[in-house]
Amino acid sequence: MMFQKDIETMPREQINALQLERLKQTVKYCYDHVPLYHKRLDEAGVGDGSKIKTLSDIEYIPFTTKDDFRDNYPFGLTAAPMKDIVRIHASSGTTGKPTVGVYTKEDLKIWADCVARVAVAGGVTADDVIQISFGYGLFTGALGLHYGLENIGATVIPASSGNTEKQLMMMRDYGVTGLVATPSYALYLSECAKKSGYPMSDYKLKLGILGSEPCTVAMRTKIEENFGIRVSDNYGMTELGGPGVSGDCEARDGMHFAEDHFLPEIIDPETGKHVAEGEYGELVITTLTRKGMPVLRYKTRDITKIDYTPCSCGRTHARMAKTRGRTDDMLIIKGVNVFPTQIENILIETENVAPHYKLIITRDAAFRDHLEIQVELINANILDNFQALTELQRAIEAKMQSILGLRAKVTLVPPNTVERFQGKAKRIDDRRNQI
Ligand code: DLL
Repeated sequence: MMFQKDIETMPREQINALQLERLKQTVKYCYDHVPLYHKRLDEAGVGDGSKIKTLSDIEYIPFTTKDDFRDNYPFGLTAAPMKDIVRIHASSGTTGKPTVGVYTKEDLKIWADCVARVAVAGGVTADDVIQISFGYGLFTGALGLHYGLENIGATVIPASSGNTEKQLMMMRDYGVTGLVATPSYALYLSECAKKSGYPMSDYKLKLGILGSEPCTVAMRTKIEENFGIRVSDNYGMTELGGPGVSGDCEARDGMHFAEDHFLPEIIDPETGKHVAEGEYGELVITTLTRKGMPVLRYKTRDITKIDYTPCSCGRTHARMAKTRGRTDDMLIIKGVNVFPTQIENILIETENVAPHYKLIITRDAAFRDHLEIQVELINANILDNFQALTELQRAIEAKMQSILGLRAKVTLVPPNTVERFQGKAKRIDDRRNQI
């Protein structure tokens, strides 16, 4: 099933022609309405974009970064008059000022269409009852999915996050067939459901439409097994309007971009140049239709690759691979690049331990880095068996050494002692800058 079949199966030449036309319009619109872009486009010799002849000319346009959002907080990047803005969202902003996004009426309509595409591609129909367990508020996830799902005609339950027992009760009582949440919260809910004393047959859940943080295939499988559902992944960010940028189809072989609204590129984050087609690099996105806050060449810091080959589902829009990490959450420990998802994959494949973990990185007096991985046991019984405990710990340490190329200290901790998250998981505790 597709939400907007004509668009989602548009031939590649047509997509490219549409993107070129919209790129030129967007550059002109930014040039005319946002002083920062006006100045930068002039400096780069691009001007109002009338010189842009092909899509590859995009390389002449300067990048936009997270700092540009911060430096122009809150409304400096707004292109439409405030009277036309009907909604404001913002990131949680754990460090510094939040990132703000503003929407015109038309922006909200397009957003709801993009999210509907992702949801339909993930298997949602008008018959579904969907519980949204993202925190409602300034976060784009909850209201983004909310209007996208209503757009399809699905029944939406705005549960918000928190109060796990109540979440599970709603699922059982309202006959919920689909869950919208972060993968980490979905995993937690699924574990609680198994332990809650109600038979799993009391749950009618079929689908998980999960996003907002990385979800490895291993993690996905775990959630699917616990709940007996099928999970699809979807991607987006506040700076680009929220969810709806890309999402899994039934093939789950990469997330299809909404290429009529977003123009993706992959660059080498060091040089800023395009990588060869199909190579990993930093995802850069230009919005093609946003009016409230258009964005030129936004450096997402997410590391992925793009596949332009045809997909078995029939959609023609390019697909992004699951992110390998972020340019800023890639840990460099003793000179080795480590992504938390690599560690997660190892743990999920290991018996007797849960996929709940914490990474603690410290620096000693001799300026040597140390990685400690706190790993949660599934069964407390093993705690009384010193030999079994030591063997398990050594086995995980050996796997980490061979896969990461790095010595890590593994600490096994009792069940249910690693922090659980109702939004995005925060698994890294980097204490190195404390010395
Ligand atoms: O997380 C928007 C969203 C809400 C997407 C709901 C999907 C579903 P931010 O809070 O601004 O926006 O965080 C954006 O989260 O740059 C990625 O690093 C990460 N991220 C989001 N979705 C995925 C995903 C929302 N499916 C940042 N896989 C992005 C991996 C993701 N990372």
